[in-house]
Amino acid sequence: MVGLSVTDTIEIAKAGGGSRLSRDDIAELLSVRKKDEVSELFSAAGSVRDKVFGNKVFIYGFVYFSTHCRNNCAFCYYRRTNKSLPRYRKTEDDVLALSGSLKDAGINLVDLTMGEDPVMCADDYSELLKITRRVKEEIDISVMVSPGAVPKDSFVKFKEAGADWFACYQETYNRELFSKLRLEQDFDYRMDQKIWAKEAGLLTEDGIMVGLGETLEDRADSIIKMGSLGCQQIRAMTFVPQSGTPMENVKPTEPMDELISIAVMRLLYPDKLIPASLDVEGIAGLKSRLDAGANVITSIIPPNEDLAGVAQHDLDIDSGHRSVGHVLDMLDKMGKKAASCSEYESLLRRLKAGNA
Ligand code: SAM
Ligand code: MD0
Ligand code: SF4
Repeated sequence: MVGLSVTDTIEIAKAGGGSRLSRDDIAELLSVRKKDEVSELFSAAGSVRDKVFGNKVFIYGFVYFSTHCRNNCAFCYYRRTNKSLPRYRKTEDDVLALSGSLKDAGINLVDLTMGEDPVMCADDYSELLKITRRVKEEIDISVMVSPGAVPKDSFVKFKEAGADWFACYQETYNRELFSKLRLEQDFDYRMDQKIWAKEAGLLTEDGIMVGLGETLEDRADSIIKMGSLGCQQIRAMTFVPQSGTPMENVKPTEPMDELISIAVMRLLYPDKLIPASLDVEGIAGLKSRLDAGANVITSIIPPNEDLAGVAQHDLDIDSGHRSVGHVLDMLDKMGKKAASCSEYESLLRRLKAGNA
């Protein structure tokens, strides 16, 4: 809407008119950097979130159970050709034990994440399906799978094994940029993951990376697209340069770009789940992300289990600062409460009912 002030645009979005905002309006909101306008944006996002979710925050345990990968994404530490790192693959029993202790500590969901590990992809993902089924049945917890891009006929199998969510991040909806990042991967195949997962009755998560050289219009397009795909959880994460990759010398962008993306997503989509990932700035980045409108804490990792993060593979892990206990203490200090598993499960039932 030409000529609108930032305050007017925020007011329209807040009044539930997010869908009346054009791509240009959204890009305009994403460009806000003046201190008073930024605080106006964050406080609007926070109040929209509080209206839907109160002071409850959902907490997800992260189990990156295999760091082997057949892909060669330009941004990723775990890309196939990065030979400088030790890789691991946890056993089924390890994953069960880790998931069980995360549940006992109070998480709402286990995110079973892997590189596109040939061992896990073999035989139509039989090993991953087995792990998923066992975590669901033996631990009795909500489960997200993040296995990369999988063939169309696999989604019903993940659903049947007990997965609640399928996560697969497009990173950007600019096709040209995508092709420079996710080398040798097909844009449409990755986008279809979200559609196929939804058709199979799974909840879906999509995400963008911020600071890859995308324009504000690209960011706006991605945010609109993630909404129109009907994903129930959407994220923005700042790109963190990784040693041993072609993008190791790219100058990282300020975390503010991610925070503003979170706030704009919240204004446009009041009832979506939006993560505050500990995988960018560690625990130090938790409060700013919640203040920007996030309502899920992801990348919670237990210490001393030889588990890695993705963008920050060891930051804050063995110090215990990414543990459930520490996150719960931090929430307490911020006047927020972690949701119980039964509260989270009833939210998922509502989301599933609306997933048609
Ligand atoms: N291998 C699967 C895939 O690529 O879909 C699942 C795990 S993958 C490691 C999960 C996500 O981590 C990627 O989609 C990307 O958004 C994020 N990621 C990877 N490297 C990153 C980096 N250097 N900075 C920020 N985010 C990164
Ligand atoms: C996170 N490191 O939540 C994790 C990861 C994969 N589903 C999630 C990017 O930040
Ligand atoms: Fe593999 Fe995922 Fe990293 Fe790409 S982002 S190299 S698919 S682990």
